[in-house]
Amino acid sequence: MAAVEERKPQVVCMSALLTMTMPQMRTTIDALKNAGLRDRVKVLIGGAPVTREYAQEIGADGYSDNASDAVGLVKSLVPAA
Ligand code: B12
Repeated sequence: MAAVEERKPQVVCMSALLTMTMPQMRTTIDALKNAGLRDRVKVLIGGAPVTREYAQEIGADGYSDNASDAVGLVKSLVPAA
């Protein structure tokens, strides 16, 4: 939350390699909401165990299973500079 406040990013990306660490993505999105920061950033998630359905379930803005599609996704979500 401190980094979002300080650096004011347009996008926050999270990656999980294990099902065990996936729940932290939900925790982070909830923390953004509680800090009043959720509307300031787009949240993208990915990683081997992560699915599009999980992204929808936890309220992420986007999901991709590869890096190049992720770039296109960011371009579609963030206004051009
Ligand atoms: C390499 C590897 C390891 C290495 C990791 C080395 C390292 N320092 O990173 C080592 C040998 C240490 C390891 C250990 C373990 N591993 Co391992 N490992 C893998 C393996 C073979 C490849 C992972 C990888 O690096 N892929 C390459 C990267 C680039 O791919 P990626 O993360 O999926 O990312 C791509 C996409 O998912 C997407 N993406 C990723 N993140 C994001 C984020 C955003 C925002 C977006 C848009 C897209 C996106 O884009 C990327 C590029 O295309 C996978 C199997 C697999 N094929 O996935 C198992 C795997 C992840 N491991 C697994 C397991 C169980 C473990 C261990 C728990 C084993 C153990 N009992 O000790 C430990 C845990 C270690 C730990 N603390 O995390 C399981 C996880 C199962 C699960 N569902 O949780 C897997 C899936 C293997 C399996 N089928 O059982 N592992």
